[in-house]
Amino acid sequence: MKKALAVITLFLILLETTYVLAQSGNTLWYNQPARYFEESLVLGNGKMGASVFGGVSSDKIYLNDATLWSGGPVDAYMNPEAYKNLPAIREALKNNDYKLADQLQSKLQGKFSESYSPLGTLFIDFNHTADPHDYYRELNISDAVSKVKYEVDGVSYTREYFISYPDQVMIIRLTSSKKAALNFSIRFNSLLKYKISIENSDLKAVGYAPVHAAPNYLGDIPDAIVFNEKKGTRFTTLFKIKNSDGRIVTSDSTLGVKDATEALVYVSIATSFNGFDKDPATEGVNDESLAKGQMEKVFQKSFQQLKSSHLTDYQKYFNRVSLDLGTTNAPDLPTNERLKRYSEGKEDKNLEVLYFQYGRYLLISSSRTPGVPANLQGIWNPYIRPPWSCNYTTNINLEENYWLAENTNLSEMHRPLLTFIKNASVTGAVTAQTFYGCNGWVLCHNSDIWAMSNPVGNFGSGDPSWANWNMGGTWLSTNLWEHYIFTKDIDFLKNNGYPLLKGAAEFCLSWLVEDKEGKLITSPSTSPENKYINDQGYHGATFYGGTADLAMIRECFTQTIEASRVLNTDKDFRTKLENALARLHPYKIGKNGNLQEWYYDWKDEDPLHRHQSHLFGLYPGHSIDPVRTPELANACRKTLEIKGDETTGWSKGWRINLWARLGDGNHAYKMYRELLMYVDPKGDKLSYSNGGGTYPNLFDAHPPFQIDGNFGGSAAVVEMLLQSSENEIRLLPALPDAWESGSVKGICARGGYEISMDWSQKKLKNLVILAKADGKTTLICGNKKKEVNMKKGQKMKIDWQNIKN
Ligand code: FUC
Repeated sequence: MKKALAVITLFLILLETTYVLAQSGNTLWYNQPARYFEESLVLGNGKMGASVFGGVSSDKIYLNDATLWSGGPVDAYMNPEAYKNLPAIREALKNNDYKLADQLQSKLQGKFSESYSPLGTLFIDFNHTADPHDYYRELNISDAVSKVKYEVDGVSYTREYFISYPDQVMIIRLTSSKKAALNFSIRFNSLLKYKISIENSDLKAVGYAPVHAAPNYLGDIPDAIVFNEKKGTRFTTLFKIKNSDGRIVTSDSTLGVKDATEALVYVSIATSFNGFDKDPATEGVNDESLAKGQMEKVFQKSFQQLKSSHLTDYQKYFNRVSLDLGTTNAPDLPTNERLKRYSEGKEDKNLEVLYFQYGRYLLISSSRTPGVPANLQGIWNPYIRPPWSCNYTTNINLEENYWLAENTNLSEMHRPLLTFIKNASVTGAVTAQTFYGCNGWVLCHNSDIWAMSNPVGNFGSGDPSWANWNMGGTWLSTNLWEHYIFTKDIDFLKNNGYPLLKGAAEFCLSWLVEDKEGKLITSPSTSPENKYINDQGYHGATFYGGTADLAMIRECFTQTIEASRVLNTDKDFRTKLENALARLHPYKIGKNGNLQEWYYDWKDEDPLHRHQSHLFGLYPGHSIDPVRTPELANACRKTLEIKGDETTGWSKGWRINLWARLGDGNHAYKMYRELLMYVDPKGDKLSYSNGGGTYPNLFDAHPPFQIDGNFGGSAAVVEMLLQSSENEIRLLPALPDAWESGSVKGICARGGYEISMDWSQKKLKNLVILAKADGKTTLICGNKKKEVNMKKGQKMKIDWQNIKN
């Protein structure tokens, strides 16, 4: 007996000092309900979104639908003669009158974008009288299911939640361990206009979004939110309960269950959104019959049927990629505690994996609706005037959302953005003509579900440093080529990608003007969202020949040329682009060794500014790299050093990728760790400050929550492990020391390849390459190279250790 006690004591001591269980790489868990949105666990099927708080006496679930926005189709002709102001701006710039140029930019502005609307909140009220014990809630991202478990009065209660893509509904399964102990009632409310009714044991909410919701940064202005009963997007939300036993009870506005042991709540949502160019009130989809149709189809199905088709669908995407960075002896803590511990500098490899995979989870959950890419908060938003309208900001945020789409093997999730680009090219052709007198199509600083493309600023009140930037379409056009080069889908390139790329290039061709040396520049230009101090000491935004503009144009032209070659089309146009490309004003290195942001070597108003658009050519572009353009790459490094590492969430996400492209894995890793710095959810969500990081539910904190940092961070993990161009794949190009051994499965490379590999002591060991198309590429790792020539569908195993230098 004594001996046994001694063994047990020894075991307990050991348990205290070494952690037997490593922390999970695919589960977020907590021992208390969420108090803040940034603690809730989010679910989504790429259209419907839910943020689950998991409360005990009352559960709160924010509901969203990706297609529920304020406003309606844009009148692209809102400022039809704006372009007539261009000559005066160019003249002011020629005369070095930068102040006047800044002022005149106000004439090249239009409306603000509309806002993403919150659909409403579902409450599930319980009649527990005693305090709960053993509370647990989790989100398992390998099956996209969230669970809640607790005990009250000796009865164990469980809830399970998921949102199915194949069945287009949310399912909540509730159980009690004791027979007939389950009692709950559901209700719904919304910040929008809505009516509640009970119809055939369905709780029904029908309503509509505002016709206008002004950006929250405009503050308390008159008519910030305007509802009009005859206008705006309609929505229907239906709740239905299936009970195993007990009985269904209803009131005027609630639906519940009494004395049951198990019950399923089905939630079906639909909106009248019918495309970016259709009035959602007069030409909309019949949301009510859509929501009813969805409900009827699923109500007959059992929980197991629904769950199994949900899992098959979700895991088809999620399981394509796995990452193993080795295990850390870390205590099995709730995710918020775990994040805090990691922020103190402790190791947790599986948290690094979890954050990476969580980005993939969020993209699968938020980006599956054609023409409706993931917005600033993915699809999860409770505010009627959300931060930055929760719209599409195209000077970084929208693009960063998709950096992980191709390289983490989620190409299908890229499609909503690609179809959005097509929509934007329609309004953008009008904007190109009316604001700039140019051909092709253009998209400026912001957009929304209506594919708005004009410069914002409410016809003159926007600061030109952001309102007048007009390279959003140019930047987005590069996604088209990226999609092709990762998938080698030639039909896509021919029918969708190339025509849009061409239109973007046409705009740039007609937008470029000659500088004094006969080089091609943009004028006016701005550099998101930084300001210069010029030789006269003037702090301004408007100038000419911005490095960022030219880097984006360089990328767009290079890709359009390449696409026209692949398709063997438009030879004359290609020649024009080649000539223009050769004449672009080149990159310049400033006196501090930095890459010059401005045409002249001026000072930055804020040298630590979060934006670094002039480094576009290093990442996400391809015109700068340490091998082919070492001086420029060094200048980018210097710029990053000057800026330092302290910045917002999305900006950290971008910088990690930039450091990875510089081949500096340790710096990239340092910043990855900083991206995962715990941020307290108590802060004021609607005021923005520096110091990005991660909230308890692993949402990226700008702060406030923006999803771009999550996506940029996940993309950067791959960028550390693999970088590629059309004909080269660099393996482990920026492997941090902290990841000296590991393996990855299923990440993607340009040229149409899927790569799995493992490494130890920072040396690549085995590699499996799968070709999605016929083609050749060169695999490079350190100073070893191997050329492979593969057929579509071919898989090749390579023992890299036996490859000769
Ligand atoms: C740009 C950024 C801000 C923020 C907003 C959504 O304006 O400069 O930091 O991310 O987009």
